Amino acid sequence: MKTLVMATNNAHKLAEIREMLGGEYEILGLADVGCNEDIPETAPTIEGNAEMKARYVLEHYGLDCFSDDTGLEIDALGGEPGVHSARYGGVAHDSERNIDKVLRLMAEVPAGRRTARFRTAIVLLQSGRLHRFEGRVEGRILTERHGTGGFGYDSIFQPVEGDGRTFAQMAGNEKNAISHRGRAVAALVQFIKQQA
Ligand code: ITT
Repeated sequence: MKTLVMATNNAHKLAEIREMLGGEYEILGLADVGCNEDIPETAPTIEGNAEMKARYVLEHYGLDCFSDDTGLEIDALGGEPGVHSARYGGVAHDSERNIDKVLRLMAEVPAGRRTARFRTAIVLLQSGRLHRFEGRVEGRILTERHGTGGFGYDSIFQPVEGDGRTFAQMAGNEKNAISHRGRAVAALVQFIKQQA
């Protein structure tokens, strides 16, 4: 079986991709290849960060690899938090602080101007070639949290394609069907399956 590394230690992301590609590929996470370093993510765009992580794995471990990076782009904040989404509130991966900061900055923004989108970039380095994939979902930023599911900014993001619920009020499979990452991963999987 062919092997592909996903440049993450996020167990949820690994389980999701194994479910979609498990029959055809052995999917390894960073820990599985002995990578315990914090791979630098210092590019100015999510595309750049995804590429940085994938190149790091190829250079250090010599294995085909793909990597994803996601940003929440809020129009009233000039596209922020964007590439800074994980640490917008000042502490890496502290979602509550991240959300507090967004709600504070948007306190005066009227309903009609609260548009936003999640965007996921995936970079695949396979057999020496680079391939890019993207997924996005449009929505609105609410004025307070709704729901307890999901993670990150889910409780304040209401997708336009839904029925008014936030991502945090949806079941995982409902969210994945329309989400940024779900769409980007679907594009990656379709590409990989075509080659198999
Ligand atoms: P890695 O370990 O794989 O790097 P991460 O959590 O650091 O995962 P992501 O690129 O997936 O990095 O996401 C960056 C941030 O964007 C993340 O910390 C969340 O705050 C937010 N985010 C990403 N996907 C999201 C989603 O589906 N719903 C809500 N927030 C999300």
